[in-house]
Amino acid sequence: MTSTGTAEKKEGKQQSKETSIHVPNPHLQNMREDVLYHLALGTGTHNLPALFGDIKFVCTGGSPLRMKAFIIYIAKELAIGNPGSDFPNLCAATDRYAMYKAGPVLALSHGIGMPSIAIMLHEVIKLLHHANCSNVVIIRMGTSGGIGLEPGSVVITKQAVNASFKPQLEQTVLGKSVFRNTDLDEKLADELLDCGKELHQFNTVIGNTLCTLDFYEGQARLDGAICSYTEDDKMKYLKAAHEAGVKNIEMESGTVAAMCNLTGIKGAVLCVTLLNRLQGDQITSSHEVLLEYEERPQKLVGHFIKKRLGKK
Ligand code: R2B
Ligand code: URA
Repeated sequence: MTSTGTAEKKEGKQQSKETSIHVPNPHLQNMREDVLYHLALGTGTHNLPALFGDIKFVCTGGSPLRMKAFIIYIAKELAIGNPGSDFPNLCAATDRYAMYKAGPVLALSHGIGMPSIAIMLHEVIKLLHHANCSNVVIIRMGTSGGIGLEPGSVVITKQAVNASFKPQLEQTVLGKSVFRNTDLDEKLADELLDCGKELHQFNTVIGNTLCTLDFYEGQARLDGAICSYTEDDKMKYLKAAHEAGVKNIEMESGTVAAMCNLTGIKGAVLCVTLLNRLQGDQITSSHEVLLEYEERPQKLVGHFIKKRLGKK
């Protein structure tokens, strides 16, 4: 190794600083084999370091089809594979989730709601750990209802707040409530905001996200099968949310934030708004408009990944 000046040495050290995946579970080290049941993968059946060791970006969204479209898009942007090359579903042995990989990017679906994304995150975080990955970011790219924003805006979450607008997630462990912090990584959020501004194709903002347990009553809709409140009650609640800094409403951000905080992984949530909830409950835009909206978080994340990899 050639000798370098102190400043260079320091810089070199800083650049090579690797953040490995911290799994705060002492029992894992005593397990002979770990079966990642819902991903249909495991340490005894798959060479996880060889298959997944180079992952730096875990990108997740609700729908398997959206994740397939994203991997094709990002592979093209990063010039990975041949045009038209196929990306197999890496957890095809189960239909719980779908997973695709292109170079350092893993795209996988998470289903609807916090229980569904929590199971996926437990297993994918263990996968990253078993594969000896380092410096990984986890990004949820989703849809949401906006509050006071023009539909099609992209909201980057600062804090995921609960139904009382508090930045915490209540988890029941052994019958007792534990409260977990739901701040998202500020630097990563700012970096993503810069990417949105650079793209200059749609409104991008940072704000708080209301994370709910349900799409209908949980989000103060009047159009579910059951509703026990008035339109006035609904508007009061949505306006109180707005005043508390809430820019959008969805169903997974609290879990992403809490699990990233506990494992030391940098996490982000960015969701396009499909409607302005101060103006209605039903999503009535055409299929084409909704498809274009859904591509917006993906474009922003594509730009971010290219910049991070020095391809921009
Ligand atoms: C946004 O959209 C889904 C509900 O339609 C849910 O997964 C969410 O967070
Ligand atoms: N997803 C949600 O959770 N809520 C909406 O209003 C739209 C999408």
